[in-house]
Amino acid sequence: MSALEELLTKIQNRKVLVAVIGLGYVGLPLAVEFARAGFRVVGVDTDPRKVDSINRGSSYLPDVPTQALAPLVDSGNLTATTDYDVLAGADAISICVPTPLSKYKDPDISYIVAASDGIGQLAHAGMLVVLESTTYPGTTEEIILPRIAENGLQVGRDFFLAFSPERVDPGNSVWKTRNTAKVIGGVTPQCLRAATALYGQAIDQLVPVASTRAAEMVKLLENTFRAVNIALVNEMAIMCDKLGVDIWEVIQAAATKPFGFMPFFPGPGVGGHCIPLDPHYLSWKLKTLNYNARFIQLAGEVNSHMPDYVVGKVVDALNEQGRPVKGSRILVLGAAYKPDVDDVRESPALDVIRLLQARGGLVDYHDPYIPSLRDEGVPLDAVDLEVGLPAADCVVIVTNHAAYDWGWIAGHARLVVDTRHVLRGIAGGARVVGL
Ligand code: SAJ
Repeated sequence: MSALEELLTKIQNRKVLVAVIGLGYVGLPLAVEFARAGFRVVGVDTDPRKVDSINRGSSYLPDVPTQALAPLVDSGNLTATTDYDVLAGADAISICVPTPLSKYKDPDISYIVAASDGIGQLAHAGMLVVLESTTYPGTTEEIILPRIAENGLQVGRDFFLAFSPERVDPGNSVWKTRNTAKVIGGVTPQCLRAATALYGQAIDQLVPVASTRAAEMVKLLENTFRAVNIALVNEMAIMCDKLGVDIWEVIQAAATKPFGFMPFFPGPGVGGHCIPLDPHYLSWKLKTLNYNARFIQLAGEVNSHMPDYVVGKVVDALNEQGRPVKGSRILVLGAAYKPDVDDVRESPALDVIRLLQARGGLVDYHDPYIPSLRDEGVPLDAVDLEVGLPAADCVVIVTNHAAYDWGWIAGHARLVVDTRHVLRGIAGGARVVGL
């Protein structure tokens, strides 16, 4: 029996030990789905707090309720460890580690390299490895493949290697790991067969593609599409402002077109761990091939200009009232990168705060999910809204959390720069300035 046939049989009989490396917002939900599908799953993470929490059956992610996790841990289907040596006994490994950017906006694949080195030392015949982390086309075959093949194992015969981009949208209550279509590309047809056999047991819909590079590119197209279209609508907002046209009315009217249009909305900038970063993985790779990805570069410029644009609106709004920014009390509402999450990674709110402080503004912030910004290098703790808002000379709405009572805000603020168009049509005494 070939190594592939053996693996396929073990998958069919649920005799496969699945390892998931990286137990964050991607890896933990994936580990849970494999465990729910009847596999024994071991999660591997460098953070002992995550490992301990899982082994206590307690979830640290809003997207994975403890009542969903605990039974899988109690039954022994799901365990966690910081010890990479468990990979020696794994038949399948999914790599779900971070892929940040360096401070020079170059890809930082150090986590992928570390995981690949760990796997390379423990690889054995019959093993399936699937990379899920967002990365530039070529990573799977240039970084992971040689580290496993150096053991004398042949890809597609002795071990199987694929790429399957994560499509987790934190906080999305409709689209979860199980019911979101999953793209998969293998190094060889046998690799694709092994990967789809395993993932098909835990994910409702698979989308096989011709290669790992195609699968790596699918993810980058998805997120570059968003970054470029958000930049387009941000620039449209700036142009409408100069023309004296209401961008929000224009978008709303354009969105009535039943085909060929998809609305995006202007804002104070683009945050998160995906949209501001992923496209730069692609532009970096193309630079090594002497091609300049102009849309990605321009989108990055336009989106990263938005915090300055918002601060310009604050300066003008205070100026209208004969107030300099310097010495004015300014309250930033919302620090998270998008509504109803507690994540401040790359959040434009941090830029808005820093830019206002640099102009001498006395800046406070409020966010129901984020008690302090000190870990982000901003020496501020969230203020009490009932105290901070009425005392502010200007309020800047940066993140439109659903928890906010916009009627109360409009009724108790004097001046508001509303970057999210949430106060339109809401009665209140505040003077409201939009983007
Ligand atoms: N943003 C705008 N205008 C828009 C849309 C977003 O300014 O019209 C801003 C948001 O405020 C945020 C940033 O862009 O700061 C990113 O927003 P996002 O809605 O793209 O949210 P993310 O970063 O959580 O993106 C994730 C991505 N999911 C994955 O990578 C698996 C993305 O592909 C999803 O499309 C997105 O969720 C989603 O649709 O919610």
